[in-house]
Amino acid sequence: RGVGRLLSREEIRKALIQNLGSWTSGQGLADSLGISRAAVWKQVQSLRVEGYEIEASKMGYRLESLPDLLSENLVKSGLKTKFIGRTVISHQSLTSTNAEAKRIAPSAENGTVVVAEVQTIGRGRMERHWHSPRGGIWMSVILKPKIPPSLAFRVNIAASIAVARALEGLYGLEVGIKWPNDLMVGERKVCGTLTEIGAEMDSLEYAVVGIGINANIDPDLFPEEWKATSISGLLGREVLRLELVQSILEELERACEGMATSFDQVMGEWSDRSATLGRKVRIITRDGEFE
Ligand code: BT5
Repeated sequence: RGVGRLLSREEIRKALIQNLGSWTSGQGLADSLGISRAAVWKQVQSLRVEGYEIEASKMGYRLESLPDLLSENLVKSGLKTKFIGRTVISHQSLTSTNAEAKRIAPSAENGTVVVAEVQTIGRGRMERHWHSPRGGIWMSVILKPKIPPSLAFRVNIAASIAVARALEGLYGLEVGIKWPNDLMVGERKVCGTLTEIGAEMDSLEYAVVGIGINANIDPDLFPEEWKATSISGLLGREVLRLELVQSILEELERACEGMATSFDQVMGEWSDRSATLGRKVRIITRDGEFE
């Protein structure tokens, strides 16, 4: 019975999304699903709890607008990719999408996406903490390109380029890349990427590319010394995260195209966007600092 309930909720969700902005008859839903009108009502209630704004009247049910949820259905609907995002795994909360993606990576399909509304133990590089409150985009993509482990850095470069293109295309933001993995608008960081790999001696088993974007987050939440900001802080309005996620996945697939062969075009774009090439920098590593 539990499974039946979930199935009918998915059917109702699909129908309401298909008829976005217009009415769907409650009786019609009940008839086509072979359940009572009261059961339809119950499922509508649980969709509301998920965040869907659904009107009810004598004419039936009406979804006003797509909610900005990174759910499996919404991320997949209208996504123009061949393999990235064919499987989307969406959680309300995870310790870290990278940790979860790595856990499932060995048996996961190439292009699987893991997203969470919140991360409780988001990870930066070198065991640093990544602050991941509600309103951001915290996701990881499992990729299985046929490349040697020595070329795995290309995955991270492809991800940076994908996010930069998406932010420019959708919002006209000028995005610079600060080596190795910070995406900057002006002097402030809006996104960080973290790529982790599983490999044999000479072949890459998988790469998990983690992308963290401060989308709709009050920039005052970040300590000043992080030099961080958010998309909503820069634009003065909230953005539709769903649209941004889809655009990133589409750009990522494009940027991955030549991964195993000629990666020159993406590399070229990366150096054009580099905020550090040609500048004096101080590099701080585990083994010391140098300029
Ligand atoms: C990064 O680390 O920039 C990589 C961040 C990757 C996060 C994604 S989210 C999805 C996936 N799942 C994960 O668990 N991780 C990935 P790093 O360059 O080490 O920067 C970390 C430092 O940035 C911290 O030590 C803070 O100083 C600062 N910081 C923490 N949270 C931040 C945020 N939300 N925005 C900007 N800066 C932040």
